[in-house]
Amino acid sequence: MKKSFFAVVLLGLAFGVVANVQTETESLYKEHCSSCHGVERLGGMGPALLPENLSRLRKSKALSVIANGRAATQMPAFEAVLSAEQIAALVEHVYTKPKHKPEWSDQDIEASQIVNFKPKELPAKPVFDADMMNLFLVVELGDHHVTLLNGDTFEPIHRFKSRFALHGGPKYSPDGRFVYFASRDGWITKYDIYNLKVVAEVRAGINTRNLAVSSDGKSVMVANYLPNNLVLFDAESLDLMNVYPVINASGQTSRVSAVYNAPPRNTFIAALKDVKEVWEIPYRSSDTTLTTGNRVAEVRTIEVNDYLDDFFFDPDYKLLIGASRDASGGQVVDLDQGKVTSSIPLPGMPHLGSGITWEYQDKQVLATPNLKEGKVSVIDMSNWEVIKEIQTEGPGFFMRSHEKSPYAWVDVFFGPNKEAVHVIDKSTLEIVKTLRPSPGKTAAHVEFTKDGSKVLLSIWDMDGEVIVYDATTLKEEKRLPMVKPSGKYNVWNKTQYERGTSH
Ligand code: DHE
Repeated sequence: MKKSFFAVVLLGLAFGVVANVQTETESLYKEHCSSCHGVERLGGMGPALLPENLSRLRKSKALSVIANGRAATQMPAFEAVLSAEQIAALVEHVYTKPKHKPEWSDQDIEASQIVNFKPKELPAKPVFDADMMNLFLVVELGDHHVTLLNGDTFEPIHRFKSRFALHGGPKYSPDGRFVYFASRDGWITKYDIYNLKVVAEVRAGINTRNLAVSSDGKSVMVANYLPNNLVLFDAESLDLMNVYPVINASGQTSRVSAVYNAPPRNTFIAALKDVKEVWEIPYRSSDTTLTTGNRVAEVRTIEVNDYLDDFFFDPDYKLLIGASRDASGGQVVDLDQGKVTSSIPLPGMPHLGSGITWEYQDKQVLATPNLKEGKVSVIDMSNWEVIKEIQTEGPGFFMRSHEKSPYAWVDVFFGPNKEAVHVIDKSTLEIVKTLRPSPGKTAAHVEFTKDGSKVLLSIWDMDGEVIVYDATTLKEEKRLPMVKPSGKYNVWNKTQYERGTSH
């Protein structure tokens, strides 16, 4: 009797200790991690921290990420703030299954839909006067707003509140009237530029990557990390059209790295993060009813040699050039042949998503910044040999040019020289100028005007600016105050799939 009484007390104490450690770790998580990764670990500015999302990250590596930060992300180092035991406890915490399985069903998607205006309810005539093809949208990350900018006068036309933490490029309808935004927490917003109004919104997932709009302007495909799926919407109403669970033949599910529209192919192409496959999905008309049966039947899968965290396409959309963040090289996937046909020697962490192409000495070249090393790799696309590695003052994130510009611009996003932006002569592959427009503040991401005559650069600061340069003389012309402006998106360059910009 006595023995069993003590056993119960000991067990109770042990549970108490475990519960205490758990509560301590939960408070640590709340204090240091939740503002970026979400209170429930479902993601926010940072990715979701759940066992299924961490399948490619060993626990030893997770320890080092928390201690030392993570290259190419906003993840800071916690070594000076947390003890080794606290870091280890946090690692265990994020690899523990959550109390409630995160789910976002078809019904959740449909219930989230907000329709402010029915299709065709708003007039098809702009309520302001400007060249509608030379407008810019500037995403202001600092206070979650978007500014619509006149691309001739550089006067702001309108500023409106966005969803929390927009990420990736907003995508325009082919005529440039509507734009679709995706937020990291899954909200898709359709905005009518002519009428300066939000038309409709829908929450596609819990943790979203990006979206793509079909060339016929009829559908929008959304790539998610959580749930592991692709979600298709009718572009007019944001009505749900289909959900494609991302799963391979062996039953392994995967996050989607990103999805893009491939105009000449009339398909959407997605690369996967946890399964070595590329998915190609043909456009689908909105009158096809949603089926709950085998939804992946219409997907063409292409096996690849490695995961694809980062990728882009050649101008004809015949080739996909991609790389895994941990690999020592990239791979070239021939989309017609449906297989990997070449490899590219690209050490470090090439940021192929920011890759651009141009003609150099009668050759087509691709140039990509590197998220780990201060260099831009220039590659001959006929034989995939590296022609030149241009040394920069630190790892870069975004690279840009324009068909009509002799220059390509690349930022120095990370490290002590983050205030610098390099201008590269596309015909000599030499840096011709390094700009330092706001000492001490990150200068990053440029976008050209429709005719390529001006360049807009962001100063990523709460007290930030968009700076306008003459694209030929490289002289500064104007500064527009903005709240941590990140990406800028020109209607013409985006809708025409201009080679020097992201798609
Ligand atoms: Fe991005 C685009 C992935 C971190 C700002 N980023 C993209 C795209 C992908 C991507 C796949 C292309 C989507 C599109 O346009 O359709 N980004 C990733 C990452 O995997 C990474 C490294 C880690 C993560 O947190 O997800 C990452 N990105 C960041 C940032 O930390 C940045 C600098 C600040 C932020 O907003 O979170 C950032 N990413 C951007 C921007 C674009 C982008 C501004 C659009 C660029 C463009 O001109 O099209």
